Amino acid sequence: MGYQFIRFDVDQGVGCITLNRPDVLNSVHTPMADELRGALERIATDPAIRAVLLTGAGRAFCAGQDLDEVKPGNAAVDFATHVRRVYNPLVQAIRALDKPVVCAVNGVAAGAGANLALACDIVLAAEEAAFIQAFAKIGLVPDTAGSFVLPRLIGTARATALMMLGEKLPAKQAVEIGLIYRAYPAAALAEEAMKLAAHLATQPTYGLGLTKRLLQASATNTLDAQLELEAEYQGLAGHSADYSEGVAAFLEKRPPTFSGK
Ligand code: T3D
Repeated sequence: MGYQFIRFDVDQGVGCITLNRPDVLNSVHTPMADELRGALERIATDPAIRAVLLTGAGRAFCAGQDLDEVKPGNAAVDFATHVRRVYNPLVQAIRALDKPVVCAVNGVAAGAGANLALACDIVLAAEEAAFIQAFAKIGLVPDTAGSFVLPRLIGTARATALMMLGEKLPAKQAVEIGLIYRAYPAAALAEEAMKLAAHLATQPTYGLGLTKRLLQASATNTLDAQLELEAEYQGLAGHSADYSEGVAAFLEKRPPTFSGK
């Protein structure tokens, strides 16, 4: 499939997706969202791709919904339908992917753009980047799972203030409060993010996929249910080729070669 609004390539087992509408800060219109979903579907079914890297072209990561597409008075746009059609499936696709997804937030991430980044598994950012829950500034409410993810990552007090005030949260502060994992100088971000994604692609990705499911289940499970799920998934991981290889490599004092199986 050819892409017009994203770039997609595979390098070192990593499916690299770049949002590519830099003139409008990679804001999301429906065709771009469709391409992004298509790339995620392709990644899900390609066993040669074992990790994902999502970033943006130009000076921004993503400025959220393309506001030109949803101008007030545009009778064709019903936001409830639009959110269900465009944003919910993107979050669901990223969360359902049994492969680690790294996000490199190269510049400002606003509205749905911020929450798209936060739907990923490991979020890195340029020190110059910022996260903005921009919805309140234009009379909308958080979407793209922001109201689910933010309170769980940084607590209700901070999530509420960020969502009600729509203030810019600089990347370094986002690291300090636990919203994202690490920030790097802009010039180093792309290399660090690729290094991380390529490393993950060589790891026991079957187990990492199960770990991702466990973490997601913990958001709603009771302790007993979570303990049971851990036992179940440990049973699965214990039968994996990667477990055999990991233990053999340890005993033979050599680096492991994991297959993701
Ligand atoms: O169903 C639904 O659609 C509802 C769902 C909504 C989900 C959402 O994401 S709501 C939130 C939408 N996003 C925003 O409100 C953010 C809007 N953008 C901004 O506030 C600012 O652009 C930024 C703070 C992100 C960056 O500011 P700055 O000063 O660095 O850049 P700029 O000059 O504002 O933007 C540069 C260009 O990008 C500019 O175009 P121009 O003047 O050069 O022709 C600007 O219009 C364009 N742009 C930026 N954001 C958007 C956009 N164009 C369309 N949609 C955008 N979201």
